Amino acid sequence: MAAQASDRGAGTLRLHEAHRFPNRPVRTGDTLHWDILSLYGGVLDGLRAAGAHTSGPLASVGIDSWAVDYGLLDASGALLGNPVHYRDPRTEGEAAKLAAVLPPRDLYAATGLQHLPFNTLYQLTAARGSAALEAAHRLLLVPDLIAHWLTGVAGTELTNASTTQLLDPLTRYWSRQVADAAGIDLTLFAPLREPGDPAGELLPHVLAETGLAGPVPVTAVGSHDTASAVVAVPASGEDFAYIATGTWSLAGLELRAPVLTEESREANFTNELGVDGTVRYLRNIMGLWLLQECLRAWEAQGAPQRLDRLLREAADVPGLRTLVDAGDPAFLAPGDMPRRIADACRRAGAPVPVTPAETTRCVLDSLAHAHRRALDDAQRLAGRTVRTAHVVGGGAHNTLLCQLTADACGLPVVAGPAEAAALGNVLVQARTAGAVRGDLADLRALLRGTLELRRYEPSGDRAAWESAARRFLGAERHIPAT
Ligand code: LFR
Repeated sequence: MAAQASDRGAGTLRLHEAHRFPNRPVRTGDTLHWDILSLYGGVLDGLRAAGAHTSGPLASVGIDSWAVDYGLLDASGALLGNPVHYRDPRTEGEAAKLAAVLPPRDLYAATGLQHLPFNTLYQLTAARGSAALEAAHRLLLVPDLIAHWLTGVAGTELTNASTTQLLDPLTRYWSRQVADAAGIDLTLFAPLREPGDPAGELLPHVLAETGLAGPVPVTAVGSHDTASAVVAVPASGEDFAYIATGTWSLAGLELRAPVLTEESREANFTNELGVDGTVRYLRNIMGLWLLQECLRAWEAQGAPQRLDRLLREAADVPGLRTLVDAGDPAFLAPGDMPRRIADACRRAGAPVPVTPAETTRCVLDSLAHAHRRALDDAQRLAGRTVRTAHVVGGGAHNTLLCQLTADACGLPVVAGPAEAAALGNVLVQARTAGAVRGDLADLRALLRGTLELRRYEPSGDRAAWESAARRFLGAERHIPAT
């Protein structure tokens, strides 16, 4: 997305969506890829549209995307194949292999990262010996790759680097111990840069192609979309939790220092790095991916559903009839999600949802329950008390999910902004450009003064959530067997 911010002295901010483009993964052979050139083309179209919308020259450009995935470049700078999608199964079994040389507790102590089968670390051990990795001179995470094509400058932005499972959250630098154990050459990575750092200028051919007048600076932002989304959590004070909802739900706390205890590892909490020296202490939950994949399956089966109607019908389905574990890696890959949800219910001896509305209700109840589990665990493990849960990202529009989350968590939920990643991205750029000033609290105050937020009060019986979870999920395991 291309966006524009303006600080009008009185402290207002306007976000204008100049362009939006689809992101369609492509499978060739047995590998699932990102269509990176199509994404880059979408970025160029976005720049062109942003230029057409602005009277003067663009003050800055910033790039964020999902985490962990990367492109490899050869010595001439040519891209060595399309980046592989983190949902590709190539990393299966990699964690177990690495555990034989680097025990999981040492890996956690060194990186503070939750176990996710697709972390860059495992993608790189899976790729060992491949022609592309052998020929690689440079590894650039997806937003850094786009920024490199725009500017010619290669860098590794810190918040996204922290999702590789190769970075030490205490030193905020690479972990040689982990890289050596995994046989990964750290010189593949370009120099680290912090959100807010200058990251070059648009190249002349980019200016020509987009019709922009130069110079246009590029600014490093929280290039991990979740890092940018957390910047735009419109909280005041420190006693808040956030749930960044979209394809994933990322539920947790903003901390000043990582929690690297064994208990934290067993609860599979991650210490990703945030903007301004913060730590994003959170757990990954499958998120609205579960519903997106159901919609895709129903359409493929010739029974397309309209989301707004489906959500209205789901609100009328009796709640908590059945739950699935929204952290289960069995839901990671694409493909027939309604069947996989039904199978999970059957395995748990729970009533199997039949209609799309029942399946949708099962998904939303399960997400709300997983949000509650994550926020309860995060508070216990970090020794913090939360009084408000902020739901940001696309799920902020989902009134049923927001209400169920308030009910399950027993906390007021403040929903919005839905475009949190874009806003957090723009605010960090705006600060570097001198258009806004201050720390995260100031940026959030600016947001609160600008956004329309919706508040959901908890209702219902909190104990009912606990008893449904005991009935259907038993003891959830947060770290899958490696
Ligand atoms: C959300 C996100 C998550 C990350 C997942 C995979 O878009 O960036 O934070 O765990 O995608 O990269």
